[in-house]
Amino acid sequence: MSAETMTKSASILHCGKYRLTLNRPLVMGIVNITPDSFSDGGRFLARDQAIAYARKLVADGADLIDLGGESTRPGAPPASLDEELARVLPVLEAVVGDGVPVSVDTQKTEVMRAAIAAGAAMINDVNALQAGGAIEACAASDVAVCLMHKQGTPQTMQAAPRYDDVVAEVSDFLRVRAKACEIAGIAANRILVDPGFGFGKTVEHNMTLLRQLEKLKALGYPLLAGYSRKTSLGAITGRPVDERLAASLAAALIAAQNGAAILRVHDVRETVDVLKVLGALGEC
Ligand code: 9MG
Repeated sequence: MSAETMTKSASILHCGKYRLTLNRPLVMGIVNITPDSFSDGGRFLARDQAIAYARKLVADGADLIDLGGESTRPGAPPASLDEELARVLPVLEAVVGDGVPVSVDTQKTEVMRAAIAAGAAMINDVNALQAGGAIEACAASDVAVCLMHKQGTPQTMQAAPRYDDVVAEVSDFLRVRAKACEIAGIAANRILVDPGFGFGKTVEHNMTLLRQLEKLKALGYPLLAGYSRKTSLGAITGRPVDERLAASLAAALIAAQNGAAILRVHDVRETVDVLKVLGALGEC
């Protein structure tokens, strides 16, 4: 199915063995399995805590879970392949059995392959499948893919982000990456695109993208938006990361109103409530 056909009917995202109807914004709950996220009482305890946390997010109303074993925060150190696999796979193997679609947030082709073999339903790549073999690994499977825009790397991206026209440049990049995926055999109904809030963008760039999200929707692929707790919300509100709930909910609401199909969030229960209010208005 082409991207154009998809926009005309109610979109159904093919996501591994799942078919997700995108007739309301879905909530993707974030589970970061990085050393600063769970107990430092050892690998097995961290694994069990991550599994329990993912299950809590599902009980809170998450439609999908996004598991990540390497932080993508500005300035975060990279994780080795072995470290990332050791963090992600045991949690993935447990949560896929729960009957919820599980996305794996990774930039590494080897992690993608292992995650797909273990039952991941989606690969969420902040590098838009640009690593060698990444597109082919996903094309050879039935996973959905989320292609995100970023400028620079997590180590450098916030130094001096620059665009002549941020919406046009992000849109052009996503169009090219999505087309490359389709040519490689990933059907349009398996592709999501994401402007990458906070990835090589100033507060102004982020706000422009949020305001004009509908323009990215015109690409014909469902949009994923991740604004939860991000630095730009701290810059706007003056609040530290653990006090950005209200700002995150405001951003989630605006993203949903402006056409986001999936919201990637930490605060699932609260976001679900916000979307229920929007739904009651008949706005999504
Ligand atoms: C992993 N990760 C962190 N922020 C993200 C965002 O905004 N979008 C996507 N797709 N992934 C993200």
